[in-house]
Amino acid sequence: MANPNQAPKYTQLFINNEFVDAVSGKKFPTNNPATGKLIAQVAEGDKADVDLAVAAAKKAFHRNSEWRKLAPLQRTDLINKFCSLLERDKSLLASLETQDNGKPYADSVFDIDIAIMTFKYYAGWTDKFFGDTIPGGEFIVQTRKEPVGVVGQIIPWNYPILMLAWKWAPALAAGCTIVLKPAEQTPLTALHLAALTKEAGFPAGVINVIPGYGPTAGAAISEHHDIQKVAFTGSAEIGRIIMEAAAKTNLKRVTLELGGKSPVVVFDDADIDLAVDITHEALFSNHGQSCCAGSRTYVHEKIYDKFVVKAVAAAKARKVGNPFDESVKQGPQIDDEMMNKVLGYIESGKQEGAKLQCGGKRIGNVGYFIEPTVFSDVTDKMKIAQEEIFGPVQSIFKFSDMEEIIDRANDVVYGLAAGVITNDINKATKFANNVNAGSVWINCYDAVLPQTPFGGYKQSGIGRELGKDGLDSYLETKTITMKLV
Ligand code: TXE
Repeated sequence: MANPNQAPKYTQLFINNEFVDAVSGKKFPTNNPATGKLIAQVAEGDKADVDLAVAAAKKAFHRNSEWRKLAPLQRTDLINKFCSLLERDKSLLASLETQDNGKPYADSVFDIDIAIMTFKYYAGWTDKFFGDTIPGGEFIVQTRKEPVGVVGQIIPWNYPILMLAWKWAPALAAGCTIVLKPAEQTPLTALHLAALTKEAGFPAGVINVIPGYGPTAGAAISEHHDIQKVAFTGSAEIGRIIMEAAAKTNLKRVTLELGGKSPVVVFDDADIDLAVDITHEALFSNHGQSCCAGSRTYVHEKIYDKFVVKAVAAAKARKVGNPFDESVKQGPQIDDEMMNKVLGYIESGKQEGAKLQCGGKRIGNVGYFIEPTVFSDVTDKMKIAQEEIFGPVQSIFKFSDMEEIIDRANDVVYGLAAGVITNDINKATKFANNVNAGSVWINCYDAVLPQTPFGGYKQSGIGRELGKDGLDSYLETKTITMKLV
């Protein structure tokens, strides 16, 4: 049952299977974006705490540790036990997530369900990452896949539980140990999940959670010499800083899942109502705060005017408000900074000549709500056509032919995702094969499955999460060559 007043049980750092205060004794507030009110004060980790967490994770990774000596299927059992605890605490977790993040309660439940699927998927991998035997003439050669070691994981606030699952599940399946920093806006559910890992029976030090800020706790992770890999999801700006920190310290492996400006192309043969639905959800789901948001809607000129009318009707019908109200589809943006950033983009769209069809304003003055907004007549060089808005703002462009639309779809610095809506298999395939994007969805959108690799071309990132590719980034390959003497 949803509980808008669910108090968090855990607000301290989680190091070596214990909840502890920060070395500095500092705390920071985490607020409810629907009300602007404080939910809790949370221990604020920084370098000293990251050092303790890394030391615990390093000890837990020692070759003689309990964790390293577990058989693969014992890791599977632990992950599955953890999943059953997630099921048990689902409504508590969803209530906390909705308070801390502002997404509708049903969306929080959905995220937890997908997180559980992700853990279950990777639970099956523990004994399936095989090496090879390689013909080596007089040598007998085999490769072994080994966990990379202590991994640092830095995640954002838009899908707090789900992003954690994308990071923890493959790392645990591979046998790594973890130091995770949740986003400063949404630290609460990560701490509850940490408690569940202890209850499930994970040995001390395997999982550590350090809430705190980016330039302090986050930087301490990306600069740490005993962390062998860092996995980051967030802005391209911080992705650069993390890569640089890795390069300047111990050349830790880096995977980055960054922003996007993903095109969704609607051809004139498409079922227009289906296309309106798909493109609407592609942009507005999670309040537009999604890395793969379909934030450039390209519509064929023959159906453009009709499409815009229907898209505007869909946006106007989207109910905004209290995320614990079951009929609400859109809650608040995450904080006032992000709200103001989105409102700034809306202003720039108006100034650069896009046509504001609906929305465009903040709703009320409590919480960070923005009206579902639609711009038509958007052209490619406008700021709203090039930069990630990360809010409920749909931009609709007009196009006329295939070659043109492929070039225009690719004419941004990002390449995370793309969509195409058509009943013509040739058009769909030609577009899918030529668009520069890590995921392409045909007649659907946001269909991310635990078994399908996800990640970006160009400035949308480096590496892939999910699927077997997601596991590979937590593994090293060792070649062992033997000569018979
Ligand atoms: O991201 P940041 P912000 C995009 C989106 C959004 C913009 C800014 O366009 O408007 O980024 O959002 C940690 N060293 N995305 O400011 O700052 C930080 O504490 C190490 C896309 O929230 O990148 C948090 O845990 N870590 C995205 C995480 O990085 C640092 C999701 C993300 O924060 C750090 C979120 C530092 N110096 C925003 N500075 C997606 N790909 O889904 C910050 N962090």
